[in-house]
Amino acid sequence: MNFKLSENNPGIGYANRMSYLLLFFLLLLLGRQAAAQDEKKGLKDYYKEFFPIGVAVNARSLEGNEAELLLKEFNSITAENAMKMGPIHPKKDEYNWALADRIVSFAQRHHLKIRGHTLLWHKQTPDWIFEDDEGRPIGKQELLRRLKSHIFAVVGRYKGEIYAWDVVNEAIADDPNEFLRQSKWIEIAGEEILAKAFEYAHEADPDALLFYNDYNSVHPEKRERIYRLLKKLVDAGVPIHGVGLQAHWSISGPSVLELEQAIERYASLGLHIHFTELDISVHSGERRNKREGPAEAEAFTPFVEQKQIDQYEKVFSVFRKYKKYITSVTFWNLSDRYSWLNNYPVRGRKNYPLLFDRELKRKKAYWKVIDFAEQ
Ligand code: HAH
Repeated sequence: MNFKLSENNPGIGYANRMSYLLLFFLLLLLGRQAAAQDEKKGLKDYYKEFFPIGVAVNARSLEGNEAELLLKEFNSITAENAMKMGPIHPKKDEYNWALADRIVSFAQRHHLKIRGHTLLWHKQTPDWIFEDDEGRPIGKQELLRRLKSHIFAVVGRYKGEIYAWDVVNEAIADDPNEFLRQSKWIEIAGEEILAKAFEYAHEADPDALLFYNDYNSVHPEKRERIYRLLKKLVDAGVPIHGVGLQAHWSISGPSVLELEQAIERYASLGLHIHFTELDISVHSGERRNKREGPAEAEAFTPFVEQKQIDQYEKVFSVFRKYKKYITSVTFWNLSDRYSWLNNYPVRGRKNYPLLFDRELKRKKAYWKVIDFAEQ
């Protein structure tokens, strides 16, 4: 062949070179644009086709760099403490609406979903609700009346704004030989009060999704007792729409099998499943370590870090697999810095349970959570 890039036809070679150059720059530009878009992406965007990604918040989370991180990564929030009975209704005739109101208006301003937490619980509940003005225990009817008025006030105030409520929290006993936890609620009013809480909440906001929420709910033994309670409520026609699985987990559990079996078991009742309080503690065997001092297990060693990465990768791949049933996943706080696990079960013992470190930077586990291809 006789190629002749000669003086008679210099234009073709020039045009070719120019179009290659143009193509090169175009691709470069597209690549940079894609990278810039990726940089803007947060957990909520990667999980857009799956479920909302939530986080527990307090006053601090609504300002400064915490608010910035929150808005980049999450599209749902839960008040960590502000809506619990103790903080929001400390005295019979006194409600503290300020912080809860701020959280709700922040969410509205930024188009975030809100999960409400919680209406009937044995902790962070003021003593006055169980006593008369002289400090003597009240009876069942009076307790029901007070619970109703509390639920009407709180659920009513945020009607149409809070789309899901943890109505009852942690009613199942820790002891496997018992069924319900012996709280003052149950002591005074019996099991019926649980159903009543759902009925009051439903009456106060008929559109809200109502949840029963508990911990260790993936553990096969406790799972069956929770299932028993849920089935009773569902069979009795109580307005309950979902189960909240707290997901306070650790680097040593649960297993994929336990998690899948729990999801299938609860889903068989036709309930929504929300993972409501996700964190993965780096201290395994929490209960045995109760006496461990703050100085111990301080380090986030590469070994522990890798175990946490693996655990996060596993649980999120199960979440994605079961997206048909799972309609929300919420982390219990934004970053390792202010996680409740820095003070529970051992006061002052550091923990590293979340996807953002103490400087609010993404940890390695983050990249596994958003990496769908490898799994
Ligand atoms: C959860 N309990 C509560 O639902 C939440 O409201 C709180 O902020 C943190 C954890 C978990 C729990 C507990 O309170 C006591 C023993 C075991 C687990």
